[in-house]
Amino acid sequence: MDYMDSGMRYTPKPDKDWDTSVQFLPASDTKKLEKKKGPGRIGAVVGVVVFAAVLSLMTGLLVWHFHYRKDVREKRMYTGSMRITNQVFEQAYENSNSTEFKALAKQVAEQLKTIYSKTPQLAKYYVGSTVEAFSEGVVAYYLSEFKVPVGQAAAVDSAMASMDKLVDKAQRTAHRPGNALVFEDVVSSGVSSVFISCFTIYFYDYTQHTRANHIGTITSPGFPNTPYPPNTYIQWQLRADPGYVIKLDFDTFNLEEDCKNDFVKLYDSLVAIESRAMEEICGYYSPSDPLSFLSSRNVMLVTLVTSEKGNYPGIRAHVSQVQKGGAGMKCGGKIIGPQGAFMSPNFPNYYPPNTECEWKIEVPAGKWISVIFSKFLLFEPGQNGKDCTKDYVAVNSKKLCGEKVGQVAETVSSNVATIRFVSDRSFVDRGFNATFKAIDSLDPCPKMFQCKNQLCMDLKLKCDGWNDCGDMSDELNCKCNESDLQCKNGLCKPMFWQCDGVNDCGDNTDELNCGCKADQFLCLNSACVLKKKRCDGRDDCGDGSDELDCGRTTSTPCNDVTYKCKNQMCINKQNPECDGTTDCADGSDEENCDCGQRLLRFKGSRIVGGQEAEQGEFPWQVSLHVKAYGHVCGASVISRRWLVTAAHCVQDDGKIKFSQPRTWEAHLGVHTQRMPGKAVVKLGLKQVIPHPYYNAYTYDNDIALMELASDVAFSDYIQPICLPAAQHVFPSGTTVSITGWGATREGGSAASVLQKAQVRIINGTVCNRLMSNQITSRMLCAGILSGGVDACQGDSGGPLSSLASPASEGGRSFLAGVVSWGDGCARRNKPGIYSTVTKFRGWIKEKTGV
Ligand SMILES: *[C@@H]1O[C@H](CO)[C@@H](O)[C@H](O)[C@H]1NC(C)=O
Ligand SMILES: *[C@@H]1O[C@H](CO)[C@@H](O)[C@H](O)[C@H]1NC(C)=O
Ligand SMILES: *[C@@H]1O[C@H](CO)[C@@H](O)[C@H](O)[C@H]1NC(C)=O
Ligand SMILES: *[C@@H]1O[C@H](CO)[C@@H](O)[C@H](O)[C@H]1NC(C)=O
Ligand SMILES: [Ca+2]
Ligand SMILES: [Ca+2]
Repeated sequence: MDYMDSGMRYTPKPDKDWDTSVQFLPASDTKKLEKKKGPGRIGAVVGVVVFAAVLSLMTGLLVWHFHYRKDVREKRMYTGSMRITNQVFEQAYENSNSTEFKALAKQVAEQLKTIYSKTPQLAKYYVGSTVEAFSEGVVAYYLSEFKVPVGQAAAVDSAMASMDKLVDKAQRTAHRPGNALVFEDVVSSGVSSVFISCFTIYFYDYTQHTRANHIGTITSPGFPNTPYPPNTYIQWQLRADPGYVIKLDFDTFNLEEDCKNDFVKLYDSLVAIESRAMEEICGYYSPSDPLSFLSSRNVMLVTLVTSEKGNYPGIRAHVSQVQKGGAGMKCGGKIIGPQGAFMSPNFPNYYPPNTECEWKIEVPAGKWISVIFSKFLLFEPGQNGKDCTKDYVAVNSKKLCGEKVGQVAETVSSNVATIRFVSDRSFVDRGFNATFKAIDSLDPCPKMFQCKNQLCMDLKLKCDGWNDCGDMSDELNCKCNESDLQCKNGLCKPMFWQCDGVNDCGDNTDELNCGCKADQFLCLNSACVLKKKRCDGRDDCGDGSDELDCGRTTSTPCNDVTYKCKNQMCINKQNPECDGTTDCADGSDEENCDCGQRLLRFKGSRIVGGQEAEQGEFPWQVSLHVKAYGHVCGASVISRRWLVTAAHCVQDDGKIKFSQPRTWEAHLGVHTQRMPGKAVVKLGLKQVIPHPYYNAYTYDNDIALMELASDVAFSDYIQPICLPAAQHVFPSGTTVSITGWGATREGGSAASVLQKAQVRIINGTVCNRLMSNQITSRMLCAGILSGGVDACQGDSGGPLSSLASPASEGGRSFLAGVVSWGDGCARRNKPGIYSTVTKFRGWIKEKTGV
């Protein structure tokens, strides 16, 4: 069959114009339906029924086909594009029904036929070609089909892989008619077998031409009411006006985690040519981690492929056009001066493919140049970190590529430098942000320490136990301060990592002499018993802790360390509450467990040192505002009605009656201060209950309860945190999170976006020693884990959240502590002090019923 005679495209003559229809694409059928508007559900249902019928029919046919036919040939399809250099684009080429389109498409197909007929590996198997679309340039997008005997497939693939050479050869040698089209920039790639094999899939195709000042929207089918359908291939062919590029901004991206199943793939093309793929994306992206892309020309193809199960809400993206080289895309130029900054186009969003920028930097004569990349993300599949043959940045002749953690410094030993950024035709990333400054060649880091990797660090950060340089060079050859721990291997570590069960030195020096001998077990009451006495059915510790977690959960005599079920029976499992396993005979350990879970999904940020939380990541975080003052303290949601905060937040202070409910307004669901949003709920208070034994001098019992004036409705952004049982153990060495806007009661908020930091629980004995015996059993110490600058994330009253097991495994967060003192911040070399929530579990229950 000659496709040219059958209407140019694989488009069927639609028997009925269901705007809501769904088409499938079986092996023997290459139809597809082009539509303008979104599909409906009726079509999908019809499609499923038809699909089932066709599938069973086809299974029969295929069995027959493969078992009883001898000359088995398989169908292979190749998609590609090329530029026609001797044609001028006409508007009519956008419409595949126009006579202009048909005439040019016919000519392209005929020339393709000629090219294939001159190639022995292809001529015999060629079936036909069809032109899918044209875009400015003039670029033709085509699809060619071959019927290849099994066994010849590799030869055809390799011939097609050098399609550009075939075209060149044909154009050089042939006796060509004067009006022949001249092709350039020819690329071709095989069409994934998924689309032409015996699998039947639903197929949707949309086209959209964006105009000036117009923002179009694309959504996955069913969005936002239903999950996207299974076994579907959807493509959106996007066009913009000449001289413009497509800007695609996802405001929702929520797919399955594994790209093997469901994914979105973007192309810098109108058809799915592998060498024009821009990015393949799956999983979840928070709205605060936006995905925004630019094409290199006025076309883009967005595809969504879904597998047979595990369907998520889907995607929504906005499509607009921006002038090529316009705002945000400008790059390169000359920068003269002692310092300056530059970044990749569209930073911090994805740079466009096929882009080159060149900066000429000049600092005062006699100086050298230090270039510091604060972010460097140029990841590309198949890119070798050494050769940098794809996307790269070159500082003079030194090429950098790939994804770099932390800062990267490059020193240029001259007062002029050329920086080039190149992105090739495929795969893009978020790019880089860089600053440069003039340096003195004799003293490149004045009054600072120079790391091996050329970064400059504050002298205070040398030998302080944190790897600030990123290459450890600030922590080698140290003579430790006497307040620090001297590891045997020469490293210095903050004293508070001693005896916390984590090997910080690397040679375990910090964990020696920590109470028990190697063959001993450390009881919860700090006694040591022989390891072989553990789980032998007898209480050797004295508090029963050697008989906890001994495999099978059984009931056991009640004591201080055992969990008590509602029926007053005790069990020998540590932290059994809300862990997803019913341990109590009456099931009470799994009651009231609607807490501590994030409804949204979060992925670990690739950007190291980024300390902003994502929206909805800590939905129990509350911002307590004093009317007229703004944010002054943090708190945690523990139920629809109750919050937990610090007692020192609610002490009267001269003019302001912090103890009075009417002074306060609780803001729930806040991500950015002073930015109202749909997620934010503001409520007054009905009562404030500080702990009766709160001691304003020692900060002992620094905890308070707040009753909201009315119940709050939970949402993706407002959820309660789980309260730990009185016997819950948060061992020293456990990594937990603190969050807040960095405010003290006296000052306003320091950060506008909620900040997070990881801290580690410090051994209480060690902490008490470091803090000159100020630590009571109602206090918990934790120290900041990340290096770099001082982090001040916690707000007084805010949560110390402990995730019981990874969130992806359904792990819940427990409120381990309430930020109490130690500046309300976690400073490096200074532990933060938290109220131990387990000690107040009975009191909270008594006052709130929670
Ligand atoms: C092309 O023509 C068919 C039938 O005449 C019509 O249904 C279809 O909408 C047209 N397509 C375009 C892109 O104009
Ligand atoms: C780039 O980095 C500089 C310095 O690190 C910073 O001030 C600036 O805000 C960054 N720009 C963007 C867009 O992130
Ligand atoms: C050593 O510790 C003392 C006391 O904590 C501190 O004041 C001093 O700055 C530290 N010195 C260094 C080099 O870190
Ligand atoms: C805490 O450190 C002390 C020694 O300073 C040690 O005896 C004790 O066992 C440690 N506690 C834990 C829980 O590791
Ligand atoms: Ca350091
Ligand atoms: Ca340690």
